[in-house]
Amino acid sequence: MNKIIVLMSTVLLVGLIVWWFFGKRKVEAVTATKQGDKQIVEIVVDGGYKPGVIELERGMPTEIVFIRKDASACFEEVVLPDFGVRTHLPLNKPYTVTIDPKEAGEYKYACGMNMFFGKVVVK
Ligand SMILES: [Cu+2]
Repeated sequence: MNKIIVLMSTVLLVGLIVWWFFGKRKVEAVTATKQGDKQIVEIVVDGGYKPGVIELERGMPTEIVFIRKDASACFEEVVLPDFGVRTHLPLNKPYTVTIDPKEAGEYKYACGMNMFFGKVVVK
């Protein structure tokens, strides 16, 4: 009897862990909108970066418009190391970061303290 209880709680625990790591991490990707010879995408900064993943076309100049609604000091800065960007984000005022994604790949970016993350996927 005890064995069954242990087994059942183990299964439940494993299920919970799997859900926590894989269920919650499902972030939707948003593709940048093409406008002439550039592409534009908006990221709302509010308790995190939304959307968490943006998809860009390789070789096309990109404007990432950060709209910071979160006043916490954490989001004062955004860092895109692969694109040489470290900049302050004004509060409640769209701020455009221009990058030129030349190579396909996945690039992480973060808040100034490296606590919150977002991802740029170049295809
Ligand atoms: Cu932070």
